[in-house]
Amino acid sequence: MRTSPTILHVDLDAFFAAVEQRDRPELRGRPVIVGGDSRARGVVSTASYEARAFGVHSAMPLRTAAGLCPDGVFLPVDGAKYRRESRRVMEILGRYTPLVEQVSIDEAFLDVAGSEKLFGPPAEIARRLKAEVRDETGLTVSVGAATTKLVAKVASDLRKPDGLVVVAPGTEAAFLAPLAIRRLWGVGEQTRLILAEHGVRTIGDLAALPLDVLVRRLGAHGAALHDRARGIDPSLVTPETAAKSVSHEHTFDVDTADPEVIERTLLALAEGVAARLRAGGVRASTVQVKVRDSAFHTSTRQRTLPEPTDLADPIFRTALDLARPEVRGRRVRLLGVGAHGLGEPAQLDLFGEEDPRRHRAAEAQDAIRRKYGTHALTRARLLGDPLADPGGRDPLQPLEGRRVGRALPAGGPDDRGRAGRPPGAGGRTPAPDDDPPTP
Ligand code: TTP
Ligand code: MG
Ligand code: MG
Repeated sequence: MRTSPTILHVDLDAFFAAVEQRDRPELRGRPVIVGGDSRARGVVSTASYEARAFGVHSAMPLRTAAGLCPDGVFLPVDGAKYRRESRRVMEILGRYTPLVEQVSIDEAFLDVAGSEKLFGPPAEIARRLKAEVRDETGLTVSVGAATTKLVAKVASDLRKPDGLVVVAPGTEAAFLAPLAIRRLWGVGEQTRLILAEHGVRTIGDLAALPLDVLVRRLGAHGAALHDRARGIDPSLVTPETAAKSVSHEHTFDVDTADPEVIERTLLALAEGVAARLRAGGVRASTVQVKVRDSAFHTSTRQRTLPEPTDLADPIFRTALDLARPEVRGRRVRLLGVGAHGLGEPAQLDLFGEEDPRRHRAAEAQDAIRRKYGTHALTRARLLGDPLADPGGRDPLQPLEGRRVGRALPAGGPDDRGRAGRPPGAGGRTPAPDDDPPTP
């Protein structure tokens, strides 16, 4: 048990709306609703605190929001901008400890147990990082500090916006007791209804329920709730040591429009990505392709898979599908395949659709590659052509900086277009998030 509230939960206030209000001062103090046009069929992503006063909240249909708040300013979602701001904030958090676990676009847990000598006690660290985020990004965060992730998360939400709540060690259960049960992590609507049958409204009511009653009604989940109601949570802050995404790219020595070459390259890239996912013990839920043409115009497209995977086939098929309209009629300079939305393979997957034999085969291939080098084993259709190294890792610099493979005979050795127009001139819009891949 910790003797100091060294786990911080940091969450941005009204994140998407706050970014818009920062960038357009005329919107400050006004009800801002991010999600799209008020007549559109979508839902609210978030609402500024001014709009929340009208009852508008995340996930509400935009038309309902428009009815509640007719003078609201409705704005589209600018995902690339919010991701950029998110990275800036996460970078600030990383100054205080390497133990930063980002849990969504606008929140993270920090374990500052080792940072006290350098930066002072947790409450002081929280004040400093709040000030730094405000000064450097113009955004506010709310922070909770406690001995467990569970209590820190509840605490950060309690005094929003711009809040700071420190829960002293030993006071967790008393802190939670008066709070509504919905504030407890892992209590969904179903559970809430069952608990209501036992007269549970507050977390304190839950803590007072005998363990056997909880287990009888909710099984293992009930036992966990018994602990959580007291603020007990053994989970640790686990920073993402593994990459958040894996991507492989290949630059052709000679730009190509040959569909066969493009297809084989995508397959090689997909194999490399899948091998790295398996090596990392993770699966990806989203596949992205990147296409850069001879005029240096880059486009990216991505798609979420029906279920997360670490196998080359679904990654390749999705990448090919995404790439087809992008490569049509263009001479391609670079292709990239990326896997995003990485997560641990769920235990459940063992009993799911996927054939475990395919997995064992893929793992055996990985082992052979490790033993004999990455070229020892490639699919028959890849043989004979020097393509992207399917087992290769991303270097620190983007892969396009290194020439992988050799010139493919795709229309002769012309280098037309490369030096021609500067990047971004005319034609296609550059991809918003065209960062170099990070290892
Ligand atoms: P939250 O942190 O849940 O909400 P928030 O930051 O807007 O407001 P709060 O001050 O209460 O923290 O979510 C972060 C962002 O994620 C939010 O700004 C928009 C997006 N989001 C959605 O797009 N849909 C949703 O249903 C939710 C809950 C959030
Ligand atoms: Mg938030
Ligand atoms: Mg959040």
